[in-house]
Amino acid sequence: PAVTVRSQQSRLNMATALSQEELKKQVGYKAVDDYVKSGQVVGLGTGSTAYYAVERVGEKLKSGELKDILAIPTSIRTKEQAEELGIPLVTLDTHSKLDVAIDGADEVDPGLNLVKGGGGALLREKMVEICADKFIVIVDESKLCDGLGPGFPVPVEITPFCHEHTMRTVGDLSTCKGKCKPVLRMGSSSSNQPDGDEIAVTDNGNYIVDLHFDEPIADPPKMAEELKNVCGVVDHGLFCGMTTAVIIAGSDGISVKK
Ligand code: ABF
Repeated sequence: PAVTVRSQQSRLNMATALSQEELKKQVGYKAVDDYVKSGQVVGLGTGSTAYYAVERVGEKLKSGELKDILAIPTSIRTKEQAEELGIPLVTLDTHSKLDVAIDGADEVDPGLNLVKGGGGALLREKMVEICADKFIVIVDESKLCDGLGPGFPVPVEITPFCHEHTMRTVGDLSTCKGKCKPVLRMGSSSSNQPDGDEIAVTDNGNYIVDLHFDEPIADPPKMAEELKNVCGVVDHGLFCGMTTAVIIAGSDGISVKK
């Protein structure tokens, strides 16, 4: 009867959800175990995968397996999680050179270029991760793609002042015109809760425009350059040429791409 089918499906969904969560935990823990050493300055990422890396740092500080770690969070919510775990926090103002940063991503292409910012934290993530000797990206295999764009819209952080003007200017860029649909992010600044009739506001008091592409972006570095040169754009979610290694949790285990 229908009830049986539904319960079988819900059990399967639950199993999938658990395994998805388990995959995130595996890569988050592995990134810390493989790359974080005592005495380091560590960038703490944002998102549901990076959450586990932060959790692992806290756990190893508590057990004494890690000592003398100083951490720099990439969002208010990561700062709050780290504070709850008792992880000592500093900022780029006093520590502008990090040993390693660990963070999630929304898309990873074969050249390890990333789309980030689904969680609305792209500016602080990029500021921190640009200063890290090693930038370790942790994803489940669903984030891998052949070309950035269609799998996840590219977030662009813009100033609230004349944001419609800035949205139009971005939409007219050679790498965007006729190729993407700019959509102002509403609701929470994290794209996985885009509903709501309020404009989403980032930790930095800015807005986010998500650029929806049907075809892969031909030249991500060129698009990154164009976006950065638009007056009114604070930064964008294309992280090109920054990745040291990607740790991927797949259904057949964990793999690493460098
Ligand atoms: C964060 O990681 C964001 O840049 C990106 O949106 C997010 C991916 O989130 P999740 O790990 O929850 O899929 O750094």
